[in-house]
Amino acid sequence: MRIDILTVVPELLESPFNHSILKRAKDKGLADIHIHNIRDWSSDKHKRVDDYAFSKGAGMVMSIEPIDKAISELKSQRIYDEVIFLTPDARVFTQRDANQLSLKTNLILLCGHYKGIDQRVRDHLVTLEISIGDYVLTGGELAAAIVSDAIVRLLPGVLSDETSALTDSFQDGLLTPPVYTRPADYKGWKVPDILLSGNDLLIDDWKHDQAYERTKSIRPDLLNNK
Ligand code: 6GU
Repeated sequence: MRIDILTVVPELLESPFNHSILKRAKDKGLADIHIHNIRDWSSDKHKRVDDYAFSKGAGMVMSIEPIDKAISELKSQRIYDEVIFLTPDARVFTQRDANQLSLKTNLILLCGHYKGIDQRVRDHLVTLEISIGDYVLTGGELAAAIVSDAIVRLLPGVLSDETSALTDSFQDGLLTPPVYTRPADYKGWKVPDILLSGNDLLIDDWKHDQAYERTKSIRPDLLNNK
């Protein structure tokens, strides 16, 4: 899978993609991630990528031209499945979206900034809009890193069997059960006896009960969605 990220602050995206699992996915050739500075397509002599809004008091708005040129150049090189705009005024990204997007070949992620983006970008160039939650960030970059992480970790070969995405919270609609490691008794704080019993069937039942109870108490909305 290839992901092209368009941003006005590429520095913000360097660290997340150069560490840990995302880096491993890149090194293994499973995820090909390219970060582009939208300013590179600005025809303005000061490399500006924003301008005053037509409506008074609306602040600065990202201009359509550099974004259109950037997207056009990428589209001339390969076919993209989606052009995704990261913005708080959109539907909230879920595990289902991550699952679906992980099946795609080429994605463009466009990071919003300033007060907004010329609506014509959204109307004519963007195919999918996502928010990562009901709060406002200074820009779409951290959201793009989060969305990319959620997608890339699902690609075959990125995670090992032990960390398989199939046992994640949300994959079966429930939160994960608690996990423990040695020592079995730390300062009198004990690991549940059942986990030391060696009875895999009972342990599986226990895990499912725990997952259900946790979900019911912390995220009952997930049960209602089933
Ligand atoms: Cl995708 N962008 C910004 N700027 N803020 C957000 C967001 C995205 N998702 C939640 N808040």
